[in-house]
Amino acid sequence: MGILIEISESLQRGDFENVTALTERAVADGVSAKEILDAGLIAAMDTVGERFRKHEIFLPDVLLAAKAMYAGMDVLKPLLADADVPSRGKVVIGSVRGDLHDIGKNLVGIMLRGAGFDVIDLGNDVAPERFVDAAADEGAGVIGMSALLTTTMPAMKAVVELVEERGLSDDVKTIVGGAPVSADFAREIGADAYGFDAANAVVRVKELMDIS
Ligand code: B1M
Repeated sequence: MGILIEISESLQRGDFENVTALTERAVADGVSAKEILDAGLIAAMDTVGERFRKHEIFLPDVLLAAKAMYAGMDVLKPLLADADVPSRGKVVIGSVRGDLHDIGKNLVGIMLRGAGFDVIDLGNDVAPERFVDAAADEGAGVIGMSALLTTTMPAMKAVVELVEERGLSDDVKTIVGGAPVSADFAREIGADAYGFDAANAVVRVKELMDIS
């Protein structure tokens, strides 16, 4: 669909004003939020990542693209989050220690809120102790971790181990996700679940909390 390509191209150029306008227009034209997200915004970020890897574009371009991604997400947020759902439990989320990527983590937060969970978002570069302290203090049933760098993935294991060390494994379940993370990796480090995207994270969190 033409408008999704236009959104993608504007995002890749970092033209956040155009991304806002085009996303609003796509919504008004009846394109679903999921389609705009998957085929417009996320697809564009994948291209940005690929071009960055090939040194065709540089860090400031990626930052501008991220700003444009947030502009699009801002338009879609009310459509992804359904305000009137009663609370289904608490989930602590964050990007793991050393990781400053937060777009995917924020999407997970939006979708979880939309599904009725209370989300405590610790932000990015979150130390293992902060994840576990927050879960214990808030009585959260799930810790959700995001990592976008292969170098920060080991921090997920540290959180899983800390949950165990503190004897919280029965009450606090862990879910991991992010581009370099896989189901195999989740199993390897002893995490309770793996979410391949934000919508799937909601499905997995519901399973962890025994909600159908
Ligand atoms: Co960076 N970066 N970055 N970056 N960046 C990647 C990840 C990279 C793959 C680019 C590349 O080289 N092709 C590469 C990592 C290589 C690797 O480790 N193998 C990379 C690098 C190298 C770096 C720096 C080291 C660059 C440098 O400084 N030289 C640096 C590191 C900073 C740090 O974290 N310490 C860096 C910095 C940045 C910016 C700050 C410029 C910016 C981030 C801005 C921000 O987040 N506010 C940035 C960006 C934007 C990217 C790319 C281009 C896009 C990431 C993104 O937001 N995607 C990325 C390339 C790529 O991934 N294609 C890249 C869109 C987002 C919706 O997807 O986060 O994957 P994602 O989330 C998905 C799923 O993964 C899943 O759901 C979402 C979809 O619904 N998901 C979960 C995510 N978390 C989940 C948690 C769950 C479940 C599902 O359960 C809890």
